[in-house]
Amino acid sequence: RSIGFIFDLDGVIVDTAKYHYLAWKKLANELGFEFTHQQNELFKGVSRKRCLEILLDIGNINATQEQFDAWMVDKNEDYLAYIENMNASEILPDVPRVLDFLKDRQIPIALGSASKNARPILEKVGLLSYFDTIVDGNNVTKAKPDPEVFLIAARSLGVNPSDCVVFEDALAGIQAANAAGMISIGIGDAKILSEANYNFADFTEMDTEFLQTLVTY
Ligand code: B16
Ligand code: MG
Repeated sequence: RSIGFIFDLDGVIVDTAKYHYLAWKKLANELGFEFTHQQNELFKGVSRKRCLEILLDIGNINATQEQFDAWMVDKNEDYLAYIENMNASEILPDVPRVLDFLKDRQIPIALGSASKNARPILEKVGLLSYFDTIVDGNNVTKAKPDPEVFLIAARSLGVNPSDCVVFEDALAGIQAANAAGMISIGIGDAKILSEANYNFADFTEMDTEFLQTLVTY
């Protein structure tokens, strides 16, 4: 029986939420309203399109299809300008330790992200080579909490869903992992992620002993 590991990107491997926030805030301000850090919490793990729908709701703005599409492009161009300068220093603590633990044991690793910018980000921070498969916003039709992204990742790793471990920082992502029948591990606020099978504030809290129990599950 083989086991596989699936990592979410934003909030698990790198903290890109702050760049998403700045880009959405710029758009909100241009449209004449504020966008707070607290509101940005609702955007975690959510697709770009859905984020814009929520943003326009917050600002009480009705958009034509043309405007909507143009604002999607504007937001992404601003976001791309932020991630342009990303480097390995932005990898979250102990992520490389966990990736090395798995690589040393030849355990297959997948990325399961809602982002359409996942590949360039992994490349910029120098982690691309760890991943046997990348399933991201370009490969899915249904957003988290739908399990599609993780099920495609499991299939592409050749591992049964019930033998997959998922690391996620968003509630929608934990729900997606649970719906896929996978072992869900919340990285972040245990109160928000209480539906996860296990919770850790970050990877520095996850010792080798725990990783060992996961790979021998
Ligand atoms: P993009 P994850 C998600 O990534 C982010 O958490 C979410 O805030 C963002 O809107 C979404 O990716 C789409 O990103 O605009 O780059 O396609 O957490 O699923 O890795
Ligand atoms: Mg995330």
